[in-house]
Amino acid sequence: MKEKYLINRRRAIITGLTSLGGLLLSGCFKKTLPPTYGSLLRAGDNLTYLAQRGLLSQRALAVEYQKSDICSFPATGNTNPANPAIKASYNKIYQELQANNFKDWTLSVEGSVAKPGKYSLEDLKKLGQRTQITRHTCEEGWSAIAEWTGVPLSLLLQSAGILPEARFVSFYAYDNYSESIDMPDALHPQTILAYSMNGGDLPTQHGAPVRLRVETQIGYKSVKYLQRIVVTDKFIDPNGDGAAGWSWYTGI
Ligand SMILES: Nc1nc2c(c(=O)[nH]1)N[C@H]1C(S)=C(S)[C@@H](COP(=O)(O)O)O[C@H]1N2
Ligand SMILES: [Mo]
Repeated sequence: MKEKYLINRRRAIITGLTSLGGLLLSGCFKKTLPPTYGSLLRAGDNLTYLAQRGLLSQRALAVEYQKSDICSFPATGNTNPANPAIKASYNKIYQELQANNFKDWTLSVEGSVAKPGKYSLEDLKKLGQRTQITRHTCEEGWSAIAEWTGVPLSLLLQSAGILPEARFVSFYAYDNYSESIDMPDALHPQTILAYSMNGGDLPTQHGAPVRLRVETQIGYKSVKYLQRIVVTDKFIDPNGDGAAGWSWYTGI
């Protein structure tokens, strides 16, 4: 019984690998390949991408925790784009929005959507919400658990009328930070635009008023201080070709 299970399992894995090879050879995976493979340094990226997208369920959920697991959460990277003393992240428009408690804040949705437009915090809240307690893992080697509430990105994209050719989504922040993700991650049920952390408003240092949470990726994909999202039919790495030295795809 056990042996039969093992053999079936092995066969399943081998079949999986073979069909992945087939996809690679026939080139039908091409459309979803992030075209960073010109750079040798990024070859590993593509292997991870193909392995995860080819072998794993794209709907698999990241682990969710209990309230008792919530722990202290460091703020890293830029922590207040309204502070003129921090020149690299300072943004005058953000400073004005913050001074007015983000009442005039809107998120611009652009690109491959039928109805591009601007969404206020109220507009986003009307679309629906999801709360999740998840672990954030930073590339610098720390992780922490918090509760996040926000609107699933899939609902926003649906509301904006996502076009069939849409394949990637880029996120631009007020501190000049930017990132992009592919459509399976964008439509993942735990990918949310969070306006609340641990039951309160999203604190400044964690990305007020709205940040992205991509629970299937390393922490740097979870863009804080959202300003604009752009749906694209082509691959775009808004950071340039790995300028930050981080892989484009870091599925966890
Ligand atoms: N706009 C913006 N988003 C960002 C960053 C940043 O500097 N600016 N840092 C990233 C990194 S590397 C991490 S680990 C997390 C940190 O989020 P936290 O400050 O809430 O811990 O945000 C990510 N998103
Ligand atoms: Mo990070």
